[in-house]
Amino acid sequence: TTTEGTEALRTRVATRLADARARSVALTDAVDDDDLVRQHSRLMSPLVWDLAHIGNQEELWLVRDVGGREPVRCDIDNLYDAFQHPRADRPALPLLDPTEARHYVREVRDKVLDVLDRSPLEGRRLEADGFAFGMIVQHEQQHDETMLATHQLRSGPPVLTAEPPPPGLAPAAAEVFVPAGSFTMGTSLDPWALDNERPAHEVHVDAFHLDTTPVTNAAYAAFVDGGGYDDPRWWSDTGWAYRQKANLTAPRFWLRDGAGWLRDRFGVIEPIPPDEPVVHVCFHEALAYATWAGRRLPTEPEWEKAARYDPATGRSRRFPWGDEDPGPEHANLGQRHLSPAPVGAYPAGVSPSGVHQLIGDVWEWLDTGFTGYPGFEAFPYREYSEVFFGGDYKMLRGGSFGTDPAASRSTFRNWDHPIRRQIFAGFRCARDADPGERA
Ligand code: AVJ
Ligand code: FE
Repeated sequence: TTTEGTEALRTRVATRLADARARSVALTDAVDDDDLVRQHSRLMSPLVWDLAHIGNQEELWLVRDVGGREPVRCDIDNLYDAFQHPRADRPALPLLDPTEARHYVREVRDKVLDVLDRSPLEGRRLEADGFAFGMIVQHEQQHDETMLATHQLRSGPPVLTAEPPPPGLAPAAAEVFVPAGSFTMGTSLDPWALDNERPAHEVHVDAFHLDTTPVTNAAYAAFVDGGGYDDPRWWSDTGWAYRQKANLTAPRFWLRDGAGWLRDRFGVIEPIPPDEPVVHVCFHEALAYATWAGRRLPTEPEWEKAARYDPATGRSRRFPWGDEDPGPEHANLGQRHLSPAPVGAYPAGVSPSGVHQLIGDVWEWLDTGFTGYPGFEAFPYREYSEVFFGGDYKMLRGGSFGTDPAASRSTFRNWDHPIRRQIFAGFRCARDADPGERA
């Protein structure tokens, strides 16, 4: 934004706010009011909670904080504070009904557009105010992905439609070699980067091999059909205990069909495309597959180095393909398609190391817990990231077909419990360099 003029920034923020709202409206207008207030899974909020929560965060940070205006509704803050009420308890709260929630988010948005119009967006407050708008755009888009996951859990006839993903041709090489060396991880410059992505810092990464693509349904089916879910040798102790307790037998939303499998994708029962990245596996399943395959999961620094480091310049890029924002040719993002795309579908999005589909398609589980980078400072509130540090979480990187470009970049860090399967998560495998390859 140092080079972006104030009016260009204003227009960009307004466009991104409108994009996010169009998606929230599409996801909530797709179902009737009964469906909006229903809890489709104890793991998720009713869609109407997400909608009003989006409006409430927007009110807190943009109307009250940036705008310094009077509250729109100060009586509902507690209902929409995610820390006050676990998801399972939210349907029992005296929530705004669908009509009230729609009215509320419109009223907040009208005020926010007025705040945006009048904000100088320059000088002393540019950084803080510009970030607050970016944070709220990303917040709405993150909840739009969460709402898409709720749609996947919803039963009943399908209500969402989208173009099928483009075809792909699997890359010739199954893995790439990334030599040892340090690279710049995280960012201090990206104006919309969240606190946990900051600051930029140097990290040494030992030489390793990384899969050029995420693990496909076909590859994963070989693990399933080869008895992988019945053999504790492949599973960690906690993974096996969870596999037993939850009676896992295949990825979530796979359905037995004779000797084979079908999948339920947003209510459509269909054959499983063999060449698409597997999705809806938890961390424990990803790790068991990797162990079965004689490999391991990548670490978070390995993933980010493969996605950003350009050996020709020694610089870290914003995205695998360069610094420019994602276009439809680069990555499967933004709910343009309602599934991952086949491997090799985005040759224009390949990283300098030769790795495909690091951004989009499926979030990738990594064998790293959630901590702050050296020099981390909580901003603008501890509850965004810091309170989760050191908890029972594994990192996820790259975004999925359900993630908007506004909430996607190679520094973006996501995290979840290692048992979570309703998110759009898959993985790829890595392995250590052979002794002769370690420099
Ligand atoms: C970063 C995706 C884990 O959805 O819980 C939304 C994002 N934070 N509202 C989540 C978030 C507050 C967060 N994740
Ligand atoms: Fe939220």
